[in-house]
Amino acid sequence: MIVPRVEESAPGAFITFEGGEGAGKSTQIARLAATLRARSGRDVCVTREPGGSPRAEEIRAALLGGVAKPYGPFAEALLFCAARIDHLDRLIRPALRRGEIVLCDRFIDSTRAYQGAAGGLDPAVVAALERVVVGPTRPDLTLILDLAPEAGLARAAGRTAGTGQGADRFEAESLAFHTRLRDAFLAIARAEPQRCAVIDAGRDPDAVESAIRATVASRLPGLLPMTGSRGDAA
Ligand code: T5A
Repeated sequence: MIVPRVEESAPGAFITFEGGEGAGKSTQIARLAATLRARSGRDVCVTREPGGSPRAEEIRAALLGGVAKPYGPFAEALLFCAARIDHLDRLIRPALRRGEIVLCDRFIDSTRAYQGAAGGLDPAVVAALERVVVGPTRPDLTLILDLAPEAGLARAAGRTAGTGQGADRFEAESLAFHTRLRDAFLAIARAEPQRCAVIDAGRDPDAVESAIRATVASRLPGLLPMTGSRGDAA
């Protein structure tokens, strides 16, 4: 039997950002965190997956370096899960219990999309891993930043241009892989409309930020009061 490790009624709020490569998640998490810090009166914890705790960051380095790739998507999924267990126990669940707003760059939907839909791992295996690793600690809101994969990969490449860094383990996958990813994230949003919202990430950063604020204000009004004539948060 699985014992829940965080109370269903934990007073914090858990928001995850998902999407393909270079969709703008880091950019928008930083902006939303600043807004929430200024306007919600709550502490805001910004974190990411894989990573977010010292041990999980070690696993991140191995995963993005491609160390687990030869072992296939199941082994990679297990490593993402190992990182997630530590991240949940050390950072996410304690922050939620303290009443903080947790903003996480990628979470369960990335495993579903990357190792599952695009990588070929059986969805039943992905669901079983989710059940034992995540248990009841589900996001209150998931913002899926949707962008054509060609545009996202170009943005990601532009960010590392001139740094001597090449594409990482997943950026280096084929365009067909990235197209399957986009379709997978959109399918997740269709399957769980109460938890997920799709944000058009092809616009300029200010327009994307505005859409995210409006979504947070309407889905989680306790965090960001809704004001303004266009339904946007002030
Ligand atoms: N993964 C992860 C799995 O396979 N399974 C899992 O279970 C999990 C949790 C993580 C990798 O691990 C995989 C998925 C990933 O491949 P990562 O380095 O964290 O690796 O990669 P990403 O999450 O994809 O993050 P990126 O940093 O590549 O992209 P972001 O955060 O979406 O984008 P951001 O904000 O850094 O922006 C990229 C560039 O675009 C510009 C920015 O200035 C930046 O230069 N930009 C814009 N340009 C134009 N218009 C906009 N609106 C822009 N917004 C940002």
